[in-house]
Order: sequence, then structure tokens, then C-alpha cells
Amino acid sequence: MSDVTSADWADGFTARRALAKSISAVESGGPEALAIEQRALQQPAAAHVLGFTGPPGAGKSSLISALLPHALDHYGAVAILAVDPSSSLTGGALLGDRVRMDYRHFDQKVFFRSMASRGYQGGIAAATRASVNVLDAAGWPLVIIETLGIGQVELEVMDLADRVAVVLNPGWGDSFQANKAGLTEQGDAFVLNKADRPGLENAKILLEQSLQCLPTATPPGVFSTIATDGEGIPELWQALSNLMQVPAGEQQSRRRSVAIMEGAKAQLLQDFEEFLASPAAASPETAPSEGAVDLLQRFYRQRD
Ligand SMILES: Nc1nc2c(ncn2[C@@H]2O[C@H](COP(=O)(O)OP(=O)(O)OP(=O)(O)O)[C@@H](O)[C@H]2O)c(=O)[nH]1
Ligand SMILES: [Mg+2]
Repeated sequence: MSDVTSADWADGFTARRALAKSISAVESGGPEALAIEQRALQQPAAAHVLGFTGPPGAGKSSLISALLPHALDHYGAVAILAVDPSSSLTGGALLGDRVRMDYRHFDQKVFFRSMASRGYQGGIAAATRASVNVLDAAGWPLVIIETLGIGQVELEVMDLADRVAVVLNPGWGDSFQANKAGLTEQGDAFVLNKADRPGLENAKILLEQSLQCLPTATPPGVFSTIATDGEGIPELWQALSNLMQVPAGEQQSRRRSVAIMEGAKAQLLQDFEEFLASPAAASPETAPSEGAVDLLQRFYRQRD
């Protein structure tokens, strides 16, 4: 039984609503979002960020669910950001077979947020980064990000994580070119999930061969799991928690500098747009290339 009282529930609920609101605000992008994010970054970093990526339907959500009790034992509370593929190229057809995560029985210790992969002013990677920074500031010790391993944007999302687990299935060598997708460079651990399917040994050999070609001293570990019945989950968690022994904030300093740069860019753009709308921008008749140089010179002169 949970020892959470109704007063705790009320507190947790309010805090959660405030958190959800802050995340919505930073997701929507723009100067306001950056201001909230900059404020969040004033807190010392404490969160670890763990990414799960891989092709549609590989079992990322199932694995996260299966690992969650271990993660809660270790960290006490876990936030999950699922970058939802429903509006991306491949997601639609697989929706019927997706695991819809239901974490309500974990009470207040789990925060779950699904993020559409499109529709954010600064792009999904920026929205995810800002959300991670807000969750970190709000004291969530572990943030798990789930995303599809199919494109440049997803690679950018995974760049936010301290460590990344790549989830594949037996048969991946035939059906999915992890090398081509840039996944082999991304992963700190590789999970062959659906180990109950044929072709496990073959997939393992293929994967280990391609990982040996990486320019790292020790190739990342390969783990076999059956997420749906828990097989291999304790071993995978052990490996992931060893990998996560990174100083909290190692990545946060990177998230912080990207946020600062984005802030500066947004400010510059806003100033330039204001300048363009002003009489000072009225351009004399010149050739287009000279016109652009002239315009910028006048913009900088005006700001001195
Ligand atoms: N046989 C078998 N099925 C599994 C295993 N793990 C997950 N599944 C099933 O595979 C399907 C997809 O699982 P998800 O966890 O939704 O996969 P996902 O990678 O999160 O999928 P997307 O988020 O849509 O990319 C579901 O029907 C799961 O029940 C496994 O180890 N063995
Ligand atoms: Mg999923």
C-alpha cells in the first residue's frame, strides 16, 4: 500500500500541474519560453538523463515500463518524456500495436509527458531540451527520453541524454540498417529486445561485429531482453545504472550553453525584426547583394 496521504496528494497534484504548465510554456518556444528556461538553468544541475531510441515498435516503451521499478528503487522518482511519433512519417501505421504507458499506479513518483514530434516553434529538440531543464530544476533526479531512431531530429533529441540505449530486434540486420541511421555511434548500450523472436543469435553476431568497428576502446554492451515478460531486465538495469555513474550536470553544462546561444539568437532576431520595421531600415536603391550588406551595416551602426 502507498503511504502517501491525501495532503501529499494535493501537494503533488498542484506541483504537477505547475510543472505541466511550465513545460507547456517552454515547449511553445519564443522569448517567454527562453526566459523560463534560463531561470530553470540557474538551479544547480542534478538530473541524469537516459535516452531510449530505436525503430518503431522495437519495444522502447515496454522496456521503459519494465525498467521503471528498478529506476524508482534507485532514483526515487522518474520523469519520462516520450517524443511521440504519431505525427511523423512512420508512426501512424503502428499505433494499433503501441504500448500506451499508464503510470498512474506509481503515484507521484512518475511524471509522464508525451510530446508531439512537430509543431514547436524552435523544433522538437529545443522543446525537449527546455523540458529536461525544467524537470531538472523541479528536482526530478532521472529523466528518461524515448524517441524514434529514424532521423536527424531524433539524433538531436538523443544528444540531450547523458547515456543512450539503442533498442533493436532480432532480424534488425535485414529490416533495419542501424548503421545507416547513425544509431551505432549513438548507443552506449544496445538492447536486442523481443529475444523470444527467431534470429537472436544471428542478430547478436551482426551487431557485435558492427560495434567492434567503432573507434572506442571498449565496444558498448549488447543485452538480450523480453520486455513483455521481464527477461533480461535486471541485467539491463544493472548495466544502465553503471553507465549512468556520470557526474550530474556533465551534460547540463552543454544544455545550458545551447540554451544561452538560442537565447542570444532569439534576441538578435527580435532586434533585427524591429529594425526592419523601423524607418531606419528603408533601403536605398542598390543591387541585392550590396543591399543586404548595407542593411546589416545600418543595423549594427544603429545598435552601437
Ligand atoms: N514478443 C514480444 N513482443 C514485445 C516485446 N517487447 C514489446 N513487445 C510488443 O511490441 C509492440 C510494440 O511495443 P512498444 O513498447 O510500443 O514499442 P515502441 O518501440 O515503444 O514503439 P513506438 O513508440 O511506436 O516506436 C507491443 O505490442 C509490445 O507488447 C518482447 O520482448 N517480445
Ligand atoms: Mg513507444
